[in-house]
Amino acid sequence: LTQNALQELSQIDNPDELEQWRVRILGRRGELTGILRGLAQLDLEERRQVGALGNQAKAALEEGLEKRGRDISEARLAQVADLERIDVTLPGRPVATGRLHPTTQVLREITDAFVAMGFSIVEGPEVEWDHYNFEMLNIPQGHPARDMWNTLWVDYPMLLRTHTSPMQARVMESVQPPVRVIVPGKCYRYEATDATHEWHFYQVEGLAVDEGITFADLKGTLYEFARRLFGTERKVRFRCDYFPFVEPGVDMSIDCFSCSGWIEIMGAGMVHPRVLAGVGYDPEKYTGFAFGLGPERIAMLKYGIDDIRHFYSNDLRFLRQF
Ligand code: FA5
Repeated sequence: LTQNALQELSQIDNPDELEQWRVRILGRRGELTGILRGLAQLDLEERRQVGALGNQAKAALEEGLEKRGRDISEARLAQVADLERIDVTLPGRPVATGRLHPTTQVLREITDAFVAMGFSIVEGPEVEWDHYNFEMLNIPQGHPARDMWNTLWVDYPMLLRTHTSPMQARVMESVQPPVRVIVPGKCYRYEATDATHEWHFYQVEGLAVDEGITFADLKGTLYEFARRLFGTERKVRFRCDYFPFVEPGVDMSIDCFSCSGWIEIMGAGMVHPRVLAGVGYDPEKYTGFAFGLGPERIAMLKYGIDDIRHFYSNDLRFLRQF
């Protein structure tokens, strides 16, 4: 029995079979246990001899079992170590990282420039009321200037804001002067697209209201902004423009290398007294300036991008360049 059992044991190479072997040979109903139980029927002398042999066999089998168990688990460990070995000399796989959209990068530069000049950042709703998008900006129903902003109506009087200017009134309604805020955000217009016009784009609105603010403050702030974003070399041009919520109104352009002309980047002006009065500010006491600039146009000028439609067409060959 011992010979056979040890022979079988040497063939076993997994813990399940090892357990079966233990139960079959050494278990409570196992073969050796059976023999040792049978001792009771033998006479004293035989019992002594067989008993001694049985104990020797039991010790040998138990030792064999323990050793086989150790061998099997060592072999397993060696196998796992081999399978999971890491070759630290292999070159790493490159990680595919995302990057910030060019509009986001430029928006951050723009907001940083104004924050450094003491402006705070606020945001507002993209779905807006006619009341804030037009009425509070001195553009009542039927005013011809409404045609300057081709509007996507959600359901009258609710619309997708055509500019960030509605936030002028929302901010002034909630705080008293002095006001110095910028408002980055998305705008929408029902327009045909071309190289410098998208139907959805960003704007950054700016508003400063206090006692004694003049047109010189407007120009100084915007020149400083242009200097921070474009350096001192690029040319800046102001021209008269008309927006019903400012008086006087201007637009500001930057000279464009890639298109050999000027690109208009913002509208601006002194806040119209009617807008100030509309939110309950005293126009005799307070004056202010406002502007609304286009980050995509600024990114075009900074990076020499020739068509605004690249921005949101999701072509990775374009996006990977930033
Ligand atoms: C406005 O939207 C006024 N709210 C700006 C303003 C604010 C004037 C405060 C006075 C005081 P305008 O439609 O010109 O104005 O747009 C302002 C800027 O937004 C433009 O100079 C341009 O940079 C950007 N912009 C306008 N339309 C588009 C468009 N379709 N695609 C991309 N950028 C545009």
